[in-house]
Amino acid sequence: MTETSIIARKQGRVGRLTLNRPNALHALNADMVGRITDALIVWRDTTDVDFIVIDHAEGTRGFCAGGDVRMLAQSGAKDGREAAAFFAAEYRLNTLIKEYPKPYVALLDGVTMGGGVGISMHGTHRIATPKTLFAMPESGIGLFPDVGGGWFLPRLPGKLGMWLGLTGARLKGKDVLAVGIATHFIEEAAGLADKLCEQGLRALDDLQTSARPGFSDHLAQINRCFEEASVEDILTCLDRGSDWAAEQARTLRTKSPLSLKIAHRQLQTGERMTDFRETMRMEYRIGSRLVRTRNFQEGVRAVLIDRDNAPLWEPENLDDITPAILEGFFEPLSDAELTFIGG
Ligand code: QUE
Repeated sequence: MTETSIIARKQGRVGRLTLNRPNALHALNADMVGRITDALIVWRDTTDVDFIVIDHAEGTRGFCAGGDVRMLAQSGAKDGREAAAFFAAEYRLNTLIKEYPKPYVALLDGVTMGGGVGISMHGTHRIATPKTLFAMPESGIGLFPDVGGGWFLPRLPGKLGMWLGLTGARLKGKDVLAVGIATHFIEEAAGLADKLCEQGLRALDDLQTSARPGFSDHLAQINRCFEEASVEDILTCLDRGSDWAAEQARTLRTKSPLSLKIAHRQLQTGERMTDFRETMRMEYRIGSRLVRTRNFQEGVRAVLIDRDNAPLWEPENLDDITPAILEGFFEPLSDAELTFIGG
């Protein structure tokens, strides 16, 4: 047996995928995206697999911490070709899961961020545990809440998605169920995957399927401020609110202004879309352009490489980002861009 970042095997009538890159909290690289995609296509088209279970190898606190953002930054600093190819493959996988004709069960027994959200949220069953830690933290590294964030975030109750996507707020355990990111909750995940393989989806029958969010005191505040028509107006609203609201404003002011403006428009636009694939096309346009900015490379440097957590954002302020700059990320790819990054 060779060491592999994805363990894919049939167990009974279940297609089982186990993420196995423990040194990176199972963050997705191109190889992993390809292996998951290949297995899902085989299992989609065979009658002896009833459904899919995806989990992570024992011994680490991550389900999946995101994507290979170091590679994205390195590629973006050159021609962005490898980064664009990664996004294309990752978003194709997100779409495959969204359109999958069989149940897809993700065991979110640990850190579930960014890319990890993309390989779980679009499936039919998401199981949270006390160890689940969910976030879309991309605005903190100059990226944006991709992997279908433009689809699922605006479809969460009220304005929760806008709050999660802009601030990168983390949700734990039962809160992940309470907001509908998870469909089920179990106190202990050990043994559940095996039970699913033995008993089928009946193994989920006794699991908890609803909860009240632990942060319910703040829901009215979230819904009021995060429905504002611009990031600036959201900040003004939060500045006038509770201590908790002021803390959200302080958090937002540490994030990439460009990411905030892009995410705000992405979620507003995605809310109105009726086709998941259209949302993914929007995200590919944004992502393939954003990785080539100094802003993103600086975010990855500050948060993940040097870890000084002091990024010098470019542009530095929200009001430096003109409508034309913003629009440029959303425009259809030009022939030159398509030939270059898509070719
Ligand atoms: C935003 C992100 C990511 C992130 C932090 C952010 C991301 C990602 C990782 C990550 C974390 C731990 C690892 C690793 C990667 O962190 O996508 O390899 O060991 O993968 O603020 O988007």
